Amino acid sequence: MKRFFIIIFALALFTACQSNTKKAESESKAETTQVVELQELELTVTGMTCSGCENTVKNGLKQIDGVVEVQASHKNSKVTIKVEKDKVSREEIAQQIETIGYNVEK
Ligand SMILES: [Cu+2]
Repeated sequence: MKRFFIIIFALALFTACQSNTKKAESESKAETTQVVELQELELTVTGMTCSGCENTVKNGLKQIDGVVEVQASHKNSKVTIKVEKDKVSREEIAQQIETIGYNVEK
């Protein structure tokens, strides 16, 4: 009879352990799905004449929540932005560039 209880006890411990590891697994899965999806936007921006202008555009766009990375080239009149998907719109970016004092070609 004593042996029977030991087996039950061992079984209970075993299942408890299993449910713990399962819980840990689902928690780590939830973390990986939280990784933000990025979207790349490219805009033709005129009015930038030097690297100072590029920095003005970069700093201005980084003020927007959701903007991850900005690349600006006055030579190519291009601004490439990486944003969190569905958080920042192209219009919002264009608006900010124009507020800073440059033109966005549409
Ligand atoms: Cu400049």
